[in-house]
Order: sequence, then structure tokens, then C-alpha cells
Amino acid sequence: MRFRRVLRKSRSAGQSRYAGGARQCTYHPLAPRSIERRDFIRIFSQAQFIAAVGRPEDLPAAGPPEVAFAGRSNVGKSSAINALAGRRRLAFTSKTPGRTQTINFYDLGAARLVDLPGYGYARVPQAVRAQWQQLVGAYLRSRRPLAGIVVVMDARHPLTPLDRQLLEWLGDARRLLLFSKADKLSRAEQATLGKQFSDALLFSSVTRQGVEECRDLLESWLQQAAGIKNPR
Ligand SMILES: Nc1nc2c(ncn2[C@@H]2O[C@H](COP(=O)(O)OP(=O)(O)OP(=O)(O)O)[C@@H](O)[C@H]2O)c(=O)[nH]1
Ligand SMILES: [Mg+2]
Repeated sequence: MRFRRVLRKSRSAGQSRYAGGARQCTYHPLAPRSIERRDFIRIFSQAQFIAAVGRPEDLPAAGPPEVAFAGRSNVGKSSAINALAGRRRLAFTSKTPGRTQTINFYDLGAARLVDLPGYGYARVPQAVRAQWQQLVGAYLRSRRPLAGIVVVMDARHPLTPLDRQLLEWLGDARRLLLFSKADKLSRAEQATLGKQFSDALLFSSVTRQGVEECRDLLESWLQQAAGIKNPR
């Protein structure tokens, strides 16, 4: 219900990609329309915040395909979403770990990006941590439109035990290892990391390294999930 209200609000503000005419809110669960390749033109630049969810029962109804960003607190998940969207303050970022405390959904029209609360920050009270785990667990376990997961890790300390746990738990789900803050590594360090992890993408929301490659890959996941033949 909350989700519907948010959508209606954004449409009346004239901001939605589907505002007006026959394309109005076409992925609404009550009025589905197939997603087409043209819906992906400059898709990341249309990002709009739609909902912040603190309880599994408040998760928005399944809509278009979505990609979720998971990882330790402070690794740069929200910054990566901003870099992909080409915006400074779409997702809230902070030097203080543990700032994303809800699951935040961003609408791209034919798809969504989802910012998950980070894990591993010791100063979060146990009860809050348990609540996040339950929330994120519920989301990752049962989210039907989930097309893939970007596991964000600080390029200086990739694959901590908690990251490994998450990857193990994700099993063979489609995922991308995104090594963030690559700007903090020298060229030589980047080259070593690249050899060590051939399937990881070095990324920096500061220098925008890896942004285009990441967009291309996520777009292909989302197009495939939307049933588009011959995705990019
Ligand atoms: N140098 C550099 N700093 C970055 C990069 N990405 C994020 N940061 C900084 O790292 C800090 C944390 O970034 P966030 O994007 O808020 O991290 P998060 O993973 O969303 O953190 P939580 O919401 O706490 O889980 C901020 O101070 C960012 O400016 C990057 O690529 N390079
Ligand atoms: Mg965040």
C-alpha cells in the first residue's frame, strides 16, 4: 500500500518516466506491460527514490527486475548507486559506517536498484543487527524480481570472512564482485588484484573507474530478467 502511495506521489509530481499517456506506471502489479529494449535507453540516469523499508512486511510489491547492492558497512554501496545514476545525493552516503539502515529502493522505470544495509559494523547494537539480518535475509531469500546481486567490497580488504559467508549463502545466484575505492590503490596493486580475481570489477565512485562496465553488465542482467531477447 505504501508503495502504491509513493508511486502515485511521484507521478503527480510529474517525475515518473511513465508519467502521462498510455505508458503511465506500466509495471504496476495491477497493470503489467512487457518491458522493452527502448526502456533501457539511459536507464540509470532516471533513478528516483521510491521507498525505504525497515520491515519485511513492508517490502514493495514485486515490480520490474531489480539488482541489489550488498556488502559490509562503509564499503561504498550507496556511493556506487550514486555513481551509476550519475547523481551526487540520490542514495545517502556517510563517513560513519552503518548509515543505510533500511532497504532503499530506487526506480529506474523498467528496473530498480536496491541499497541494502551493510553488515559487519561492530558498533551496531546486537538487536539492530539481528533486525537487519532478518530484513536482508527475507529480501534475498524471497525477492522474485531479483535479477542479481552486486557484492561490494573495499578493494583494499576484499573477501573478509563475512563477505565469504554472504557469497557462500548466495550460492549460484547471479552476482558481481565489485571492488570499490579502487582509487586508493596504486596501478601495481590494481594489476595484482586484477590477476588474483579475474571475475571482479575494480570500481571507484570518485574517479568513476568501472562505472560504464558496471552499467553495461547490470543492464544486461536486467534486460535478460525482463525477457528481452539478445540483451546488450
Ligand atoms: N575514495 C573513495 N571513497 C569512497 C568510494 N566509495 C565510497 N567512498 C566513501 O566511503 C564512505 C562510505 O560510503 P557509503 O557509500 O556511504 O558506504 P555504504 O556501503 O553505503 O555504507 P553503509 O550504508 O554504512 O553500509 C563515504 O565517506 C564515501 O565518500 C570510492 O570509490 N572511493
Ligand atoms: Mg549506504
